[in-house]
Amino acid sequence: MMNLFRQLNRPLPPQTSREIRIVGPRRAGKTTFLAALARFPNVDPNGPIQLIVPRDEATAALAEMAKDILETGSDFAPTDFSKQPLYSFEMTLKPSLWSPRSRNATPIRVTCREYAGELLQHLVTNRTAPEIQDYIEDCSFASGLILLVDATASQADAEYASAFEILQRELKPRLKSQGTDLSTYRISTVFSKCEQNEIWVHRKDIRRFQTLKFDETTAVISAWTKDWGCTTNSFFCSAFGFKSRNPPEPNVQILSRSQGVTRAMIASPEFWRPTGLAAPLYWLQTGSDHPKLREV
Ligand SMILES: Nc1nc2c(ncn2[C@@H]2O[C@H](COP(=O)(O)OP(=O)(O)OP(=O)(O)O)[C@@H](O)[C@H]2O)c(=O)[nH]1
Ligand SMILES: [Mg+2]
Repeated sequence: MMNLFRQLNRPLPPQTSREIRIVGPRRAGKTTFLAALARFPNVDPNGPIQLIVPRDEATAALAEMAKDILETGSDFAPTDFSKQPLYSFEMTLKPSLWSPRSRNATPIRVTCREYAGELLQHLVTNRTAPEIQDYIEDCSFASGLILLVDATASQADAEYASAFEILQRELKPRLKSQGTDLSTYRISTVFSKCEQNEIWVHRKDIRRFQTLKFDETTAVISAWTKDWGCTTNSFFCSAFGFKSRNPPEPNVQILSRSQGVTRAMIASPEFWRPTGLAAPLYWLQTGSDHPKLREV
């Protein structure tokens, strides 16, 4: 059986590590989320972000893949279950948005590991398997989680809820035995593919959207944060964004929809401008909810 740390050839991370893990169902958009961040094209001159740059070779390679795959009208292959790629970014906000006493003047550094979506299925059916235990062990060294959920896949709400509930139960004793203060953990629920009209109409009221469409998942996360005394926050994002905002024209061509899985590609790469990607990372890293970053 594979041991994740042996396979990654690295020592166990120190408890002060501020790495993030991105967890979510198959085809939710995890790789695309990270690739769009790495590439971060057509930065809005009137927006809050100055730039986002890759901090290492793997992330620079992901930015290249975004160019070669997403900008040529294709999508990523599913992430290989035996791989757990780690990416690292540096995000700089516009000076006008730095608050006088904040640390915002310093670029925000974010390191995030992606797990293949299959992990969620394995958590439900196969969690005692050594390789699944290795994943959970690795997850326990993170300071926070992105639970990335395809906003258009609400029919799978119950499935996601049971997987996240198991993740919570498995993580808790590990964090405790490491002496981690559970209340310092941050959990962000990020709803992807929000440029779709049926989601976009909810953009001003994410709480209502969650209750309407992902009631069970929301209840699990709420019980999780109550039990741990930790914080949670929810966000909408679209890795593909819009061609124009008024009226909103999603920059997306849907390739297929089946069994709750939507495959899509960017319709016009020259207008590609992701939206809402930075807000959850900023919150996970700093604990502050920057309203300007949320403007999706
Ligand atoms: N409409 C739309 N589709 C998206 C968006 N982001 C990703 N997709 C599509 O969703 C599908 C899955 O994207 P991936 O990023 O490969 O998903 P994943 O979560 O990494 O999937 P696994 O690696 O299998 O766990 C692809 O067809 C993407 O093009 C988005 O913002 N909007
Ligand atoms: Mg992937």
